[in-house]
Amino acid sequence: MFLDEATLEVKGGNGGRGCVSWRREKYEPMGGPDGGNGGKGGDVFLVADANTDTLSDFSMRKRFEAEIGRFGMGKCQTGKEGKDIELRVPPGTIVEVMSESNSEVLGELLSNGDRMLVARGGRGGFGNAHFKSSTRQRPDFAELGEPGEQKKIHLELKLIADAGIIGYPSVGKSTLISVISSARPKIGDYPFTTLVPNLGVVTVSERSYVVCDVPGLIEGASEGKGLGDAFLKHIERCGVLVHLLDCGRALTEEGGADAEILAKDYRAIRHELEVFSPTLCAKHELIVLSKIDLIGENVSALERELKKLGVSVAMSISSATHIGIEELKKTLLPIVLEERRKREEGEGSDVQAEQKIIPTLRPHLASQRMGAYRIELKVDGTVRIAGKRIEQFVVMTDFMNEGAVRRFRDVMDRIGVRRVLASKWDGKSPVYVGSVRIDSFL
Ligand SMILES: Nc1nc2c(ncn2[C@@H]2O[C@H](COP(=O)(O)OP(=O)(O)OP(=O)(O)O)[C@@H](O)[C@H]2O)c(=O)[nH]1
Ligand SMILES: [Mg+2]
Repeated sequence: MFLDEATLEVKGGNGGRGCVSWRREKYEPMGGPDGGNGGKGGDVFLVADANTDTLSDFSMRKRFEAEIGRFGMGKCQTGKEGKDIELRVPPGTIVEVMSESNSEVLGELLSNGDRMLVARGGRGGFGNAHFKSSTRQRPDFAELGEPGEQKKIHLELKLIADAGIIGYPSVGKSTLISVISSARPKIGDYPFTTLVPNLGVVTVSERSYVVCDVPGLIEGASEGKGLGDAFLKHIERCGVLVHLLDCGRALTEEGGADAEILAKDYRAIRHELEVFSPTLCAKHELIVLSKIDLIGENVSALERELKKLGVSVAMSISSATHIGIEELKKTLLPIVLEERRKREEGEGSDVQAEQKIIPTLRPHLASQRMGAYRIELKVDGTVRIAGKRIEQFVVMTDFMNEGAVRRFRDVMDRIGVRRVLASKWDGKSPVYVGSVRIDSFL
């Protein structure tokens, strides 16, 4: 199954709590604090993997949570860090973070190996050893672990066509894409049935690739004849072109097809490609004879004659009777994969490293400085305080512990929260820092 969209819940592991412990040694009955810090929770990463071409791994499982960090221990032992999770996605995956009201693009995983941090694990809490200072000889508290980040993310796979189907109008391009993929384009016995390119996903041997069916080309397309040639830009990134030659265009009275006519058709299309773009022209091309059901036994003779005229047919197919269709799908797969690899290498060298470095969402907020915060007074008297660092600090404070509450008050004094509250707060209404209610501790 092919899936080009998925919505996931990701959560970094919670940080482990810090430890309260006292050194106990033979000759040191009044040992100092030696509680270690908690371990950091694991992160959740997305990693682009060229061996993956669909998001179907996420059709069943939609929630991923990294491992938690372990508690700190005595003798200043830091808790074990939680293991990270790496979710494999195909190159070309666009990542959005969703909230109730909107969604925001976080970035794109372009090439094999690109990594993106999508949910950071929580920081481990400091153990009591960390809080020892000249004024605080016996800190009897530790921090809680920080909860891991939790996010809803939307993944979307930007389809890049691997193979482009080209040829004269009505040669059976749309019919072909409809039998090799689940695309259902318009098919008609009149020229220019297809007006805009269609994409279809072909699945073979548990791999998938994308084919693109474009409108028909005719002689003079580069001068605007027919539908012109501007739509060819849609297949400029394709790894391979499937050039269809339609037996039906050259039927002879003997029941075969006229090789001269088909060779002329072939050259005319090649000429239009050349005029349009040298890049397109240089692409790997598979010449495919189509609608061979119309000429019965005469296929091999036609192939031979075409060869004499310098046109090497790679395969002969009929979308109507399915002759050669599975072979075509299989033949294209290794070519597509090889061309993808080349494209990747090429881009790796000219699109510079800046695209490879994907922003880290949030730094460790290990520092005790509180940074900027905002105090807001609601009409009902509720006070809401917001700010990255202050919220992290509060969520890591162990309010069950008196020492920790004392430290909390000290910090609130130092950064001026209590002073501001004196003028804003009625002394009764709830006060929140992030989602934690703190008024009873002030
Ligand atoms: N006998 C036979 N007819 C076919 C085959 N494939 C397609 N056709 C017919 O050929 C006609 C044109 O098919 P399309 O798939 O629309 O051709 P196209 O190349 O997409 O045409 P444009 O979009 O107009 O450029 C339709 O009437 C199809 O039914 C085939 O393998 N055998
Ligand atoms: Mg068509």
